[in-house]
Amino acid sequence: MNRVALVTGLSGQDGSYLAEFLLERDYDVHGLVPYGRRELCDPRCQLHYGDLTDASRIAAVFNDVSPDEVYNLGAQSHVRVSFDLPVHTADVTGVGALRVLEAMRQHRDASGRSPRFYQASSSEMFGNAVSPQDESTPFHPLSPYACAKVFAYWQTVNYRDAYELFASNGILFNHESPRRGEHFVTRKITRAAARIKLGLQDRLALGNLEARRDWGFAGDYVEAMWLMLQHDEADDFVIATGQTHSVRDFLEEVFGHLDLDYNDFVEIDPQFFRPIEVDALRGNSEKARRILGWEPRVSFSELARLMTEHDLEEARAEAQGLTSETPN
Ligand code: G4F
Repeated sequence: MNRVALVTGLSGQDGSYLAEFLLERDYDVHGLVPYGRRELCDPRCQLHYGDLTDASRIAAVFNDVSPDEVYNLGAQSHVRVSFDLPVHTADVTGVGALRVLEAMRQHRDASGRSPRFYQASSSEMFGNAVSPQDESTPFHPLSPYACAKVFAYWQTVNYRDAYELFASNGILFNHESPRRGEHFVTRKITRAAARIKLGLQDRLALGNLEARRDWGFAGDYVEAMWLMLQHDEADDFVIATGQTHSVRDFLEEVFGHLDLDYNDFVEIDPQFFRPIEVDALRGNSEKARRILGWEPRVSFSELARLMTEHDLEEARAEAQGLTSETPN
């Protein structure tokens, strides 16, 4: 019989890559998806409308699906937006994870087993801790989003310790792809650069160009999620490339690939700064390499190139009138 996975946040970047990864391994994939959000959902998945604020709906979906593995990827995941929507972010991103854990605790299959649980924890939890950050680095969250993620992280550990559930945290550093939302900085840059190249846009407004992030490819990172749930024991793992680059480096890489100078197009707009910033993230995923055998495959330059090439295709379609995009 096929294994059954339930993925919250199936319609997001990570959910879509994870769904493909699981479908290739003959899983039946179910998604908990807010009503109307099916853009990135693979048609082979079975969708269940609902969201992380609704405990009774989550319990009902558990009963319908009886999953073997649960991946909690759903969240209000934009850090700057979390300063505008702190309570909503705490409810969805923090308490939402607890609602899923509680459904897990109460759900048993015919042989009395609970599903295995993956929590999408975040490198934002480290704040400005000295890098490289690993599993032993203390958390110091610097946004409502990061505070909510720390809450969800510790609930996951607590459910593992208190109820002996198989519940693991993947502490993922930034991971990007052509499916990344347009309001995250990498995709905002690749879309704008491609549109500028084709004369569809002439300016790009950004915030802090000196922030440094450890950027990997989302397609590589979903494999790590799965590996965590195949391991003998539940545990917590940092997933990162070990390399750090500034937003400015990413601009240089992308505009350079298009034979453009970003200085001619980029302007700084205070609205994109945050009340407090995480200055530099760089992860050490040696534990995941050693225990799970996980390695990132796509380099920073390859990532920038593949996202730029994808957005160039989209901009060409737009220029030919096949789509109508508005710049963000
Ligand atoms: O792309 P970002 O919005 O990602 P951020 O804040 O690092 O968070 C992402 O990664 C986390 C993992 O560490 C996830 F947990 C989280 O859900 C999300 O996926 O911003 C990256 C950097 C920041 O320092 C930001 O200040 O880019 C800087 N930046 C500069 N100008 C900008 C902009 N960010 C955005 N979104 N838009 C700008 O115009």
